[in-house]
Amino acid sequence: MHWVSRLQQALQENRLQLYCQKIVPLDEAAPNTGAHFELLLRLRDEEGKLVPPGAFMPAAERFGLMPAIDRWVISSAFANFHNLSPDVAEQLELCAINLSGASVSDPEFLSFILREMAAHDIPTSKICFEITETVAIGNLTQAITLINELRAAGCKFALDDFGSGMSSFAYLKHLPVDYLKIDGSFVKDMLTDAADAAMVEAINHIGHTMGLRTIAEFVENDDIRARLAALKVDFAQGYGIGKPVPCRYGDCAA
Ligand code: G
Ligand code: G
Ligand code: NA
Ligand code: MN
Repeated sequence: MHWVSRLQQALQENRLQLYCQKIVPLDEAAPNTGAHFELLLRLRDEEGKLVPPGAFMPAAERFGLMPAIDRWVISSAFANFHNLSPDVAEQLELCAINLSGASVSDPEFLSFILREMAAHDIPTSKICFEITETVAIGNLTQAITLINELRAAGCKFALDDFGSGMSSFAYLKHLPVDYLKIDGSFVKDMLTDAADAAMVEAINHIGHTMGLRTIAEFVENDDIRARLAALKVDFAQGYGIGKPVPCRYGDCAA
């Protein structure tokens, strides 16, 4: 079967599944913060096998299915907030949700999110939307509008995969985000590649100078984690901290 029909069927049959991956603060002296994690989408095929997004997102993008997929992720994530026990809900600090370029440039998308947040009584300050640098720059005016409107509603924003696209630091000044995610490709080899280490340091420095909090992705071991902590990067995410796990909410927030 073609990917389009497979995806449409998966959407109809609720075979998409949310995973979550922890994001942790690196400053051990900082006061305890609550649970912070990113939602990552997975698909179960007809036989129940797990399909990673790399295998279906390109087709979904090509055939215009990303807006439907992003909406499914948002509706599911918000609906699941109701299943949190009060103590877990209390513990939850930030839930990050990825947005695709098609959603960022969809004029109906903002009202969809606002409607869903209201319908599910979502604490807006606990939602962080992630958009990649490439998406933000490719849809600059729409991205700035969406960011401003959702931040006015209380949400946070992260600029994802920073440094990996056709990035120009000049654009960063125009994007009113809260978090800068340092692209994992620089982080994972930073102990052996001096250029990668310099990129991490430079991005961290620019982020802090602009008042943003920085998150290093692809933190695969404790030595990288220690180096990032020494560089005063704010947060870490990666296999060395925790792999993405099926999101049963209580677990994510634990
Ligand atoms: O989880 P994984 O590393 O396989 O993700 C691969 C890519 O798919 C990443 O670029 C990630 O940002 C993207 N992705 C994962 N989950 C979602 C999602 O829920 N929505 C969107 N739009 N992209 C996602
Ligand atoms: O584009 P985005 O940053 O959302 O993509 C995150 C993707 O990276 C997810 O698909 C996730 O599975 C993957 N990922 C998470 N942690 C690590 C890691 O430590 N190393 C590698 N190589 N990939 C990771
Ligand atoms: Na992301
Ligand atoms: Mn990323």
